[in-house]
This record gives sequence, structure tokens and C-alpha cells, in this order.
Amino acid sequence: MQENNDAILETTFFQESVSKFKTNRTIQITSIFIALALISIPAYSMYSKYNTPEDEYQKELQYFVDYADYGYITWTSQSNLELSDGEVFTLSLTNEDFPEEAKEVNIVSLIVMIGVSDNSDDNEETTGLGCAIDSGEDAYDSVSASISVPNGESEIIETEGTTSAYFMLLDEPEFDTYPFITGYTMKEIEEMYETGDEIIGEYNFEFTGNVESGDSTFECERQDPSVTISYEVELEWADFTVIEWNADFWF
Ligand SMILES: [Ca+2]
Ligand SMILES: [Ca+2]
Repeated sequence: MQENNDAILETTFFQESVSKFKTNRTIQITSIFIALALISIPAYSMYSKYNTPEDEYQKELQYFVDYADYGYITWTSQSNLELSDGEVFTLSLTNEDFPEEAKEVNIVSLIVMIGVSDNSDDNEETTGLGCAIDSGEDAYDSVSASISVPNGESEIIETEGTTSAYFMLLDEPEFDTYPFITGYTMKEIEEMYETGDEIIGEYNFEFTGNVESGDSTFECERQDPSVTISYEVELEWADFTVIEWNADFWF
């Protein structure tokens, strides 16, 4: 029964998180397509003094960037980690600890999911003569996570059920002419969407167990020794394609 509950919880845990990311992604992609900005003073004028390589002409054209493909790689996870009240489980990692497959792709963000695995099946213990009559009720335990990534961003999340935190690692370029980009060669734009130094450094994760015992009743003591948690750290990779904009493309 315990295993079944865990399996159900985990399924919901990940489905919920995945649907959340999909929504974000849809918003991101949609925003590329629906925004119609007037092109202001082209930035390429700044570059005209320099030598002109063969692809220099591209700076006069307009482009947009499409998320061509993306996916997730699990970095580290644990599904049945038991913690006593106030106990902290710490993971100190660096980009050197990325899975091999993550070192070959363009990692753009990091997602941390945490959950209380025994949320619906608490392990509270009761002792006393009165327990047979009224043993009282479990009080929900919770888990909190303190996370920091190399770009200095950090977040603290807490839940009695499941929750997640999302960190953008790619230092996303901003363009005055968004969603169209002008003033750069295609190669220059591609390079702006490739993470480099942003992902280098320390990633710290601290998971803390918060155990709550339900109220004791007459002649019945309640005690709760621990909380069991799950966590999963995912790396998101993305390939971007730079596409030349021209009105004919759409019709
Ligand atoms: Ca409890
Ligand atoms: Ca418990």
C-alpha cells in the first residue's frame, strides 16, 4: 500500500511539474510569434566601421529565434529520503558533476522538484490506553529546500505536497527590436543563445525535514519520528534556430 501511494504521488508530482513547464514553454514560443514590434534604429550602424566578413550583409536583415528542440536530463534524484525534524540533507555540486550527456548539449535552465513522499501515509506513532477510543489525527509534515545556482540566484521553497523551482541559467539576450533581431550575423545571434560561463560554478541544494506531530488526546500520546521526501534536479537543454524574417515566410 505504501509503495502504491508512493507511486501515485510520484506520478502526480512529475505530471504536475511537466505540465507547468509546458505552459511556460508555450508562452515563450507564442510570445515570439505574436509580438509585432516596429524596427527602430538598426544596431548594425554601430558595426559599419569594422572590417566586413562575408556574412556581414546578414546584419541588415531581420531574424527571429525559434526553440527548435528541447528536453530534460535528470541530474540527481532520490525518492525515499527519510529526515528527522530539522535534519538537513546537503548536496554541493558543480557543473563538473553534470551527467556526461548534459556536457554535450546547450543547458539553459535548471528545475528542482521536491515532495513529501509519505504525505498521505504519515508514520506517526501513538501510545496510551486512550488511543483505542480516540487517537487523534496526523499533522502534515513538510520539506523545505534552499537552492542556489552559479549566476547568484537562489530560492527557498517549502511544501507539504509537491512543488518546484525553476532557474534560468542562460543569460538571455535582450533586443530593442524584439521579436525581430537585426544588427547581427546569424552566427553572432546563435552564440548569444549558447550558455557558456553562466553554467560554470557551484550548485547548492539543502533539503530540510519539518516534522509535525498531531495533537495528543486524552491518555494517548502522538509522536512523529520523521518525514520521507523526494527530490529531483533536472537540467533543461535547448537548441535554438535563427530564422530569417521575411513577410513571404508566413503566406
Ligand atoms: Ca506528521
Ligand atoms: Ca511523519
